[in-house]
Amino acid sequence: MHGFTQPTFNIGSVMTTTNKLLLAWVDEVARLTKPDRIHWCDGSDEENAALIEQMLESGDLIKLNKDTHPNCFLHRSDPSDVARTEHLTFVCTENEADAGPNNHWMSPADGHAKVDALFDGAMQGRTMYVIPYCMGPIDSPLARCGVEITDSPYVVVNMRLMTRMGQPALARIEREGHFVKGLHSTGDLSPERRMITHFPEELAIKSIGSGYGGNALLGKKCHALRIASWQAREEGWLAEHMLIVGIENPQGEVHYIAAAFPSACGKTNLAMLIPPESHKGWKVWTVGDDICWMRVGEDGRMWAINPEAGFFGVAPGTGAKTNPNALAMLDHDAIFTNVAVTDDMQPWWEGKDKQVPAFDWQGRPYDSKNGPAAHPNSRFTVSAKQCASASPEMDNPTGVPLSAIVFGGRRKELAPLVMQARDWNHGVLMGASVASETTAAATGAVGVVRRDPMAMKPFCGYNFGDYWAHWLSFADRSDKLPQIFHVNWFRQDDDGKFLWPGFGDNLRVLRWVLDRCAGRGDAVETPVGWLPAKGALDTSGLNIDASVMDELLSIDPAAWRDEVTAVREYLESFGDRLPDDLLDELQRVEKRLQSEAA
Ligand code: OXD
Ligand code: MN
Repeated sequence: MHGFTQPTFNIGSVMTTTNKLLLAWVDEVARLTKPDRIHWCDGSDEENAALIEQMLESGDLIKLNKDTHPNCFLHRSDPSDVARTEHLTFVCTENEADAGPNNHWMSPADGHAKVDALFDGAMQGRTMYVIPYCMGPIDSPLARCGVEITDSPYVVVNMRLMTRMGQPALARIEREGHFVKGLHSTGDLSPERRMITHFPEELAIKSIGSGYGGNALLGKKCHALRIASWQAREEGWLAEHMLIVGIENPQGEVHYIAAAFPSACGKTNLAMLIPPESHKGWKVWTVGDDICWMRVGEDGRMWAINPEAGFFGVAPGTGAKTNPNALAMLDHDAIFTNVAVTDDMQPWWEGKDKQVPAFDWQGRPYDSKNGPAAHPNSRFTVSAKQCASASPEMDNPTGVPLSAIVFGGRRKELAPLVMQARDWNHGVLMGASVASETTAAATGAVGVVRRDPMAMKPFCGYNFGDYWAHWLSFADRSDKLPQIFHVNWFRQDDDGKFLWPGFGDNLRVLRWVLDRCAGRGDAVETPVGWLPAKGALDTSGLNIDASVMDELLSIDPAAWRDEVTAVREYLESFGDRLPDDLLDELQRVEKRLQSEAA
């Protein structure tokens, strides 16, 4: 240890820890990264205000119009750092097969060596922030704690919105003695020196070279999905890329659904759905918009919590028609990243309203020749408390009981509007077969269909073969598991026009889903699942041709035979980790499709 002088150690007045593991780790990181100062975050209003002031001075944040958007700020990221970088994201397990073909792998020794070399001296001249946080309601047995060390004040203020951060989390860590270790530095932001590494066997994350939410707010994708999925398998629960909603019927009964969709496929919109005009007395409650941790409760039902405390949503497309609840929650106390601004400094993005952008996401005078004004993956960060549809159950330590689990992808053709699995194992196959067109949430080509099992392709912290086996194992744990469904809001006609109106009208589909869970709702059997019978889906007040409904609610067996061949090829690429029960299930679907052809 050469040339290291102990940095100023500033532990907040109310913050104390005797946790030796935590103190030793903070010390070890400081020695490696050599910050000028260490600050333990207490999550207070004063701390937040001071960090914002500091970022306004440095130019990391820009104040937005204080009359229309009080306490709202804009952050413009480096133009090369605007999305998750899956090709630079690694799962480092001792045994390569444990990470599986679904992850980029490195041995833990290599991973640590490579990433530590980048962290060496990375915080020189900067402050190192220590952020204790809790994923989930602070008193929930389903919640888990972590500590993120970062040199980015932008990360601190975002983590404050997205997690339960500060003193109460530190107190829980103090009680439990363990936590997930997350080390982050923006480094020099160069893509050549960017790495997002996970060490599930050590419950540790090291991420350097990116300030983008999914790479830098380590509580979210890195902890709550990649590390938690690993922990969940060991402990017998599930960590999933799912929204959670409560659907209240006119009789005042609320039933809960969790739904998995790939990134930027409308999870936030669905989570905050406003019922269509024809649905008087219905209400949708938002429990979560991105992540769901669930386990079988003592009563045999599946209980779910949202581990997050805020929303990190895609801005473009959020408007008065598509998501009025989101638009309303964004007019105060929000952070915007890479959106455009109007000439009076209001945030703006495509699909927001009729205002005209003056400056694009890079701060250039807006010119349509340069592409969209807001980056397609521009984001807002906001506390869930600001959402008008926020469910009071969001803070319930027990979580909410799920009636249904829904999988979905973005597919122009093939997949019907909705179908129900025959049973749990068939539902697991449906989830494992999810395919979707890629979006701007990750770098790379947009619009390419790829397999995204359970919408977890970028987020499962271990071999998908083992993950499916874990999912299948739930069939033996309870006979009161949620029913499983598959939906597709994105079917198009030959001219590329969407066949289904989506948004609020998706409630019609969720109603059929809940009817089926209650043993009601007419359905017809097909080789790939149960579909709504003619007239079973309420289309009252909807201007949609019967022929379009027929197209949305039918399957093309020949196209499905091709699909099933592609699914088999994909599943078999997992070799001996692929559970036999999943292959058996696939074989049953194949047989049913063949007898349809005979
Ligand atoms: C997200 C994502 O940010 O899935 O939620 O990329
Ligand atoms: Mn997501």
